[in-house]
Amino acid sequence: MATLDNHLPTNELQALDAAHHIHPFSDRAAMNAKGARVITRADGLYLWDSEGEKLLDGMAGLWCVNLGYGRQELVDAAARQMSQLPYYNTFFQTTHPPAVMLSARLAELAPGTLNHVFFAGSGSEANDTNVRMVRHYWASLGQPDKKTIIARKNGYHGSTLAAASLGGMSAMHEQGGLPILDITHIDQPYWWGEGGDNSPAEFGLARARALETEIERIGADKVAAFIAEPVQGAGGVIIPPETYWPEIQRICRAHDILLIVDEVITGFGRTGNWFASEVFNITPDIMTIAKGLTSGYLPIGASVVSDKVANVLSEKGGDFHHGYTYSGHPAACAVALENLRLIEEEHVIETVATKTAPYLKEKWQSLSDHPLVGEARICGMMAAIELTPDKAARARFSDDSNVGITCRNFCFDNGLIMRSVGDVMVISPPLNISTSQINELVGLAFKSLDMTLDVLTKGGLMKSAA
Ligand code: PXG
Repeated sequence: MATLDNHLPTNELQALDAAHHIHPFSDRAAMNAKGARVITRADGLYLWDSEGEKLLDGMAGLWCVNLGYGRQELVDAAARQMSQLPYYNTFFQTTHPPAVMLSARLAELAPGTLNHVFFAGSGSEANDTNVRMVRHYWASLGQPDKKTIIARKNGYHGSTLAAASLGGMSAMHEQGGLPILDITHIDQPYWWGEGGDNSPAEFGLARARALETEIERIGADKVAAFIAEPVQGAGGVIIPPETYWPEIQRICRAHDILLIVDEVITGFGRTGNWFASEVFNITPDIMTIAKGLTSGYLPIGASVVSDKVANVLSEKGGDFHHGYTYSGHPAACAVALENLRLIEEEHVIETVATKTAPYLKEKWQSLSDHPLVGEARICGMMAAIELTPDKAARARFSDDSNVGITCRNFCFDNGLIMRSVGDVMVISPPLNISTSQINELVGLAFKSLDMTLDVLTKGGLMKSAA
């Protein structure tokens, strides 16, 4: 068999892949019928597939490669750490320098009193930790029945049993009997799709107050926590109206409910701040992080915990019977530390906030002039467009018309990776994207929209053609 450096031809890789590899979130029959796209290398903002096609990665991998590809400093940090101490655990009263230094650095960076870190291998694992931790917190305070966690429809918190239960994706719940016990879901603050005649401000308040109604239905003495992404990512870059988060926080405080903010996508500069909690003025009790912490170079996740929660766990919690073999993996922690150093040294967040995100915003919003685009929304370096047959009515295409997938395929053909979430197209590029690369990205998006519109118009799917 050929080595990885000198890989097999595409068709042979595809055949082996079809025979032996089960992919995440993929229809195996549909994918194998045409063969998976094989990505072989990357540099900066670009990927190359096994046929030599170059692609602009508008998704930073899966919302994670925040410093782009080919960063030798991150490779070297991993290699140095792996030579010195490739693995040791953090169980049984043991630690090591990378885990110590990263938890201390995260305590410096995280807002408020989020000063304590429980490491996991991914965002999903960190959210599983959160479920157990908040229940253990209330049990330690003598309230073992205060264990229900309220989450949101169309939220995404991962794919393990607890994380997928926290998520509000009905297609995920249908497979495998989810959600697990004592997790409930309220409606999301998705104004374009669900706001009807309400103004965004009215709608934001109404959707926040759904939390209070749910707490009252269950009984505050039975509710442990509310979990949400500051801006929903996988759900389609849903940016809440500005009335939403202040009201959510008022309700959590009034009913003594812990607030878990899932910053797996929004953390580490994505919104032009270290964390989206700063953008929306949120004071979480626990924050979930992963992805951008290492720019995706090695897997890691964590729960960053406030003094309030950590102090109860230290004073009354006893042994927390929970942990992962790779909690605080030394190489992942070393890469995270180097990644955080580079973000700071290269002024990545300042550049996003003051230069590239405002530039992208202006260009991105120009997409709303396109006949197919109902809304173009953006928060820092995450953005979405709503594809619609009728802008004025905020109408949707029928589910079986697969307009988002058509557009995504045109993007691929044109050399751009843009993700489709139903008929919402989303981007989340590496944070060090330049203004000329922004021009390239938006130009390719326009071109792909034109090609999609052409197909839809010919198919009689646009309102004007009906
Ligand atoms: N929380 C949030 C907010 C996420 O976006 C997770 C937790 C889970 O992280 P891990 O590391 O366990 O994957 C995520 C992951 C998509 C997509 O299709 C998004 C994610 C993962 C896979 C696909 O947009 N986000």
